[in-house]
Amino acid sequence: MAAQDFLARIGAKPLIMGILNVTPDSFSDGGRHCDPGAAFLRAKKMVEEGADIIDIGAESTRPGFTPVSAEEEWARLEAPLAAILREGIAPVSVDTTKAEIARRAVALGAAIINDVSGLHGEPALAEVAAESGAALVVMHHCAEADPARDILADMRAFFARALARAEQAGVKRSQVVLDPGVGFGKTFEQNLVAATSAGALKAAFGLPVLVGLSRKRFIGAITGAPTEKRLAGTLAADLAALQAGADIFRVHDVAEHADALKVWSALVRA
Ligand code: HH2
Repeated sequence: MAAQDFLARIGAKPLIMGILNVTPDSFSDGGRHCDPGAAFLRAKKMVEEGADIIDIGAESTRPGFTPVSAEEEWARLEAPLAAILREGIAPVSVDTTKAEIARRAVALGAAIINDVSGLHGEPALAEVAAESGAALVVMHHCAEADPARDILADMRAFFARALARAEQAGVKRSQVVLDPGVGFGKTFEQNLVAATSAGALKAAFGLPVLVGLSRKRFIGAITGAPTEKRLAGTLAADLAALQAGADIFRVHDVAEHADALKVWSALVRA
């Protein structure tokens, strides 16, 4: 099964998750890949460039995003998802917080549910993971940023709650990947801590860690670069996250990450 193949590959080498937004309003590639043909070609290119997973999302989660109904989300998702799965080019992750969308996506063949609500949204989402055996990315977030918050302590409490919910629903621990949720209800300093929190999370939970740092605002806050000019900053951030222990990197720029991760790994091996 695709989920087990994917889970078994974690740790052998850093894995690249290529981002495919089929949304009209995502912060960096919104509107470009809504057509199923265009979405498929983009996914195929990312796989050729070295993506190990394609993460497809149909609801933007950027600050101030407009929520969409399950019907609207599925209408955007179904054709591109089906086209990618039909060709079997890579394991597919579906970026959704809705149990119904996750259920339909895994029924089509998606191997991973990427839940940015971190099992703090719809309780039925954990049941979908349990019943299907899909891998489950549990992402930390806060409702709003609070500079007084001890972000590592908050993440530990959040993930402990999420894992208890997962277990209760019948999700195996081996299905779960944790994500510190950089950019989700955190201050600039908290984002820096979260980006490099993989070691602390692994020490606390012993589970693989995914990070989504690509082109995010904290990078622009350091370099002054606008979204489309954040590649160099993103590579630096992802290498720091790798050094901290992260296993999976959710990125827009796959080819550049494939090279950077290979060179970093060769140097560390030597
Ligand atoms: N970040 C975004 C969306 N999904 N999923 C995980 N697991 N981790 C993340 O950090 C994460 C995520 C936001 O980035 P993007 O998809 O580029 O933008 P948008 O939310 O506008 O679709």
